[in-house]
Amino acid sequence: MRLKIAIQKSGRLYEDSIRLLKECGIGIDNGLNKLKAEAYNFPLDIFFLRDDDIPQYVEDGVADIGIVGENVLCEKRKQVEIVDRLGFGKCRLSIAFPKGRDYNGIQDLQGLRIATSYANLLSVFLGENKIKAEIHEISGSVEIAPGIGLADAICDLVSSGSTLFTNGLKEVRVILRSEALLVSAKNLSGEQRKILDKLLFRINAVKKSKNNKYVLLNAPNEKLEEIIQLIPGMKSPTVLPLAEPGWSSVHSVLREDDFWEIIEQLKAAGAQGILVVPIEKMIV
Ligand code: PRT
Ligand code: ZN
Repeated sequence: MRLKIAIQKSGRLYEDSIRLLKECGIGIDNGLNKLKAEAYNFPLDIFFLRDDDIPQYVEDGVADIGIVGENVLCEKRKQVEIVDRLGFGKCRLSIAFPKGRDYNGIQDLQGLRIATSYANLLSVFLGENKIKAEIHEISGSVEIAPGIGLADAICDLVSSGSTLFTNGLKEVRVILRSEALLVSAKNLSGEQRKILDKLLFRINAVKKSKNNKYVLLNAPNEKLEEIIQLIPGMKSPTVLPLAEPGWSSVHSVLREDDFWEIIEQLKAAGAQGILVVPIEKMIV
């Protein structure tokens, strides 16, 4: 039994999807035929597809699982299960106005022509907010619509904001925050579920390792207690005596989010020679 995963063939999610599989120790022989590849050390077959098609393929069970942007999944409204949030491909679906047009609140959308590739998501948002506006569905280059007189505003994906900026637009309202999701078909067999669980175990180890750093530092023994309180580690920190009397080496794990804050406190508490090392896998 093998599991079939659908990932984007090329585009913004391709690299990160492939990297995630590699970091999970899944080796892929990806020759020139980029339609399908087989992992040689894990029961997984990889299908390379357009992102827009992935929800449908997973719903139909042609693929068992898939990696797809939340934006696409929500827009397509397919019956699949969200198994995990992958933390890459982050962006937001936002409404943007031409720079010179005032926006004081959602009522300013009343009666506008809004161009988008996300007609379903936009229409739900407008409905929920009791706004009547005209949705112009277009499939690409949405950001040029106001400039050519096709629309008064747009609703499109934004990440850095530079596309909006270079087209004389400004983001006025976020309607969805999105990241890449791991989705699965609804009725996986027991055996398929087992393979998925194995994959999820590895994905979690990779995700945890990215959110944590390994810290090594030297501490005067009289400050050890204070320093250990700052870096509790997975169980408790490792403390080893240094060759120099009165000093110890402390090893521990730090959450990326707390990182700078805690490093400052460690220094203030007397820690020296602080090394911070990335963790490759983390299994707790
Ligand atoms: O060929 P295929 O249909 O598979 O790919 P695609 O061209 O439809 O999608 P692609 O590769 O552009 O994006 C795939 C997924 O990446 C999207 O569905 C999102 O989930 C995610 N993602 C993350 C983004 C962006 N960031 C993003 N910035 N998708 C698109 N953009 C575009 C946006 O549409 C706009 O044109 O980038 C531009 C804005 O970027 P900034 O940085 O200038 O704000
Ligand atoms: Zn697409």
